[in-house]
Amino acid sequence: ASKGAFAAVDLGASSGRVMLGQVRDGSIALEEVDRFPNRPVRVLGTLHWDVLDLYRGVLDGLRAAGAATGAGPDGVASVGIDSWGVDYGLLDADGTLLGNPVHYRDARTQGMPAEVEKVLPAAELYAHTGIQRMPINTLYQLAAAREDSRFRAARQLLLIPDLISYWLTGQRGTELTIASTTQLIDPRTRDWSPVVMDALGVDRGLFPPLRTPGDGAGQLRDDVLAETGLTGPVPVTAVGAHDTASAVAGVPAQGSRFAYIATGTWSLAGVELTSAVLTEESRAANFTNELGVDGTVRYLRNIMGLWLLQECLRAWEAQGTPQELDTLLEEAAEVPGLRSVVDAGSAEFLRPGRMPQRIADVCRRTGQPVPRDPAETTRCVLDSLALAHREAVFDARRLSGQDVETVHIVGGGARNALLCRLTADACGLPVVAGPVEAAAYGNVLVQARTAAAVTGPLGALRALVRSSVRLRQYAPTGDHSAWEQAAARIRTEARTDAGT
Ligand code: LFR
Repeated sequence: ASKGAFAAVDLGASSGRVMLGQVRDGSIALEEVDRFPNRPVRVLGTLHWDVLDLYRGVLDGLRAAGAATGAGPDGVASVGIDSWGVDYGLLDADGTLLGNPVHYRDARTQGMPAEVEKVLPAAELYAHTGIQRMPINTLYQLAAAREDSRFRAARQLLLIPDLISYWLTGQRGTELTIASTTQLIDPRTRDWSPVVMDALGVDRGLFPPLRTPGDGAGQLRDDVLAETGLTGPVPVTAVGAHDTASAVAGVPAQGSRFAYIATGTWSLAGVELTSAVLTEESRAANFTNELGVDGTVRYLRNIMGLWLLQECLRAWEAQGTPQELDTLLEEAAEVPGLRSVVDAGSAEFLRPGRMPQRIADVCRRTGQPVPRDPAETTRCVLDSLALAHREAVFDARRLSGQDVETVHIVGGGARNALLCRLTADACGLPVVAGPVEAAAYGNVLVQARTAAAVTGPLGALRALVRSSVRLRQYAPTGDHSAWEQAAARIRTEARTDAGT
């Protein structure tokens, strides 16, 4: 057993949490000490993150972590921060935040991929970054923002976890895995791409020096110690600061023949590689090469995940017909499957609002039965997600040559039994579900390794997760050809849509 507990701050698009992890007799004991909502705010038409509210949540969480462990050698040994990707805050010359970070779902990025491609053609951009063409990427946000006066006044850009880390420590750095979500990093050099930066006129000096997971990132400031009641010194360790990097580090896989699906607001489905796939075929299939812990590459496709369902729930609530999730999932399980499917990879579902109607519109447009009630809509969403998971896993395997024997589902979707079962059926592969808190496991393990409380490569860290959690297995059942036919339906639709 080792002394001390590692505090993992994990910030997601709908909530943040602080978890405490302790290494005990060959396993990790993980405990949630605090959770707080992350609620975007629209101001003068622009959608923002309320980043000070989130930071308060982090401070409250660290105080709760201190209270849960007590002081002394058993107290909080270090802190690691991970969050969603692509978003950032701008600092002026004094290090003061210039306004609230804009939310990646804000409409300002509309049309920006096409604008950028006028300067740097899509094929070239992909060859230098390997990142999927998604309007949310930092690159397109910068293309939309670079004429703003606050951007011109900015001296530094900090991605969300780096911003939180700066406030906690006073030290600035750019963690590599979160940096790779900007679409400004070259996965071959694991450094900024001068070609992309120059083409876009982005100044490399905007970004503080790169750190890799495991590096030190400073110590909690005295005022932070006073405010949280923690006893210093408490180091902050750079972890896989992109939540998906931490989640994939926390996948309880054995060996390398696995695919993962990190589920939450998004579904990130793919395989782990040691080098990027930058082929034209890969670009056409809209695959991304994000950088991971220990020199890995996450070769995956971003899919609109449970966002589709979250937005439906929000719409039903707003129209005075709130739905209870568990009941809805039970009812959806009874609805006949694969009646209507939509392309869950499509950016048409990116922006908030009117989700049940938008799904119905797509079903109508594509000549499929229109879901008649919340249960049918839910079934349509889950079938569509399972289908998109299948396509991503199959494409990842085909385009990378990486063999896949098992599909691991981690993150919030791992507790959605219907989604896990449908994914196993759609892939025709066994699904292993859990842990829900994979990102926190990955975050804690990288800290623990830096503190020498655990040792070994990623495989050894994953073995620790495996011995710490109860996993659910789903064997594939049912008629596999039905999924193949549904996939063909979506592909035809995507072709008809191309160029719009
Ligand atoms: C998941 C995630 C995805 C990223 C999306 C937006 O939480 O980090 O990996 O594409 O959020 O940042």
